[in-house]
Amino acid sequence: MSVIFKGKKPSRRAFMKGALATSAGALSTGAALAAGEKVITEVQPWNSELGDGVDVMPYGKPSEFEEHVKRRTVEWLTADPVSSINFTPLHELDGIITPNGLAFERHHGGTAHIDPKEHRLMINGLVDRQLVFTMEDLMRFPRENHVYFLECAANSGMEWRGAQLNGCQFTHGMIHNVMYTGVKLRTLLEEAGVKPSGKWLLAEGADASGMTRSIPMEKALDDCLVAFKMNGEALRPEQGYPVRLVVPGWEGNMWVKWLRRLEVGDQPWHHREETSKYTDLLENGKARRFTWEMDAKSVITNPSPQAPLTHKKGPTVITGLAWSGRGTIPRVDVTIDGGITWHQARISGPSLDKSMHRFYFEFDWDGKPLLLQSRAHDSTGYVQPTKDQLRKHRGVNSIYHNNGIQTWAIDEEGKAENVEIS
Ligand SMILES: Nc1nc2c(c(=O)[nH]1)N[C@H]1C(S)=C(S)[C@@H](COP(=O)(O)O)O[C@H]1N2
Ligand SMILES: [Mo]
Repeated sequence: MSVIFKGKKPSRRAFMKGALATSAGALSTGAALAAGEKVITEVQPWNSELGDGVDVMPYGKPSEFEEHVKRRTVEWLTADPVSSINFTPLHELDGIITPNGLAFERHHGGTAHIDPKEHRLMINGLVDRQLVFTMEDLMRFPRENHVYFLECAANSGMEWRGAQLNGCQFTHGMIHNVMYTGVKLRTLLEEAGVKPSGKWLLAEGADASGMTRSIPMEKALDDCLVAFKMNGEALRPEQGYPVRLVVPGWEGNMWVKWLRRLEVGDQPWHHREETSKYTDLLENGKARRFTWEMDAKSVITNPSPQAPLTHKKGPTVITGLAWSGRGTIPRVDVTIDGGITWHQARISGPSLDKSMHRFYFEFDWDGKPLLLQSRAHDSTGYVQPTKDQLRKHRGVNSIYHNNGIQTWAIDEEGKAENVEIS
């Protein structure tokens, strides 16, 4: 279907062209594909020789032709790779699930490698019974499965003062969306018995950074999970093996990896990650604290700077992702003329609470330059703002929580560039 012949010769090619034209009226012709026809008429190595037997690769990997599909870092962003970040290659993915090997990594003291037999999760503080769980203990509580996005609050943080990084992997790739299997945090807290004065929870990681965050008890008892599986298999070491906290819809920093301790207290701890980091400095010098919920956001992943249009004018598919920390995404709008006219995109795939949504917009490209934007609406009625609207409220001193509308400029060649127009 992707190969449409120009139809110089009559017979089959002309028929194919005709058939396509009637079955899908919007399609126009592509370029003749003379050079590529050898793959049809000549025997190839892969159909004249036997392939690999089973077990050549006991744990499977993507095709060798997909080697460019990988997490990438931006070296100048951080001083050292152990307290650093890499980015999910959003422009290479489709659907809503992030494959485990491509989920971006953010750690403050490197990846801990923990033997699950040596791991313990402790609950202490304002509880009736201080408890210590082994991984085996955790497996004996009822478990649940949920798909959630995790977005670092710093995602798009480099774009506050203007367009900077050329690719949605770098502008928007501090996000992943996977299915978690875990025990409800509520179940474990009930096992310990939270005292009436217990209003806050401190979650602590077992890695070298010993990362901690304060979480209000209301959220802890609502939808948080203590998760040990992602997309069906054990968490990857990078994602907190053997166990991490899942804090749906809230900033990634709170999703403590290598979770070793939960302390119940009567007030927030005001540790490093919720004071000097992960607060938003406003124009007047005051800072917003505890900005936990991730606002609705979207981005066009294709085309984008790392994934230009290569097919010239004609039928063109735009696709992207949208999400909200407050619910689902009932609607995404797309513009190809920089916001003069908006079209409702088609959402395809599951629409789950606090999970990524996949949208598509198909159109006939006339080969002229385009200004592409997407705009998410969430189930609370909130509409994703432009970057100018966001800066009006927040100034330009922020790093975190930049959910402004992204623009890609497409030129006549189909090349895409990160620009800002609104
Ligand atoms: N123990 C521990 N948990 C942690 C971190 C860390 O450095 N150590 N980084 C946090 C931050 S800032 C983010 S954005 C997410 C990233 O999760 P990921 O590495 O699975 O993408 O984990 C959070 N949990
Ligand atoms: Mo983060």
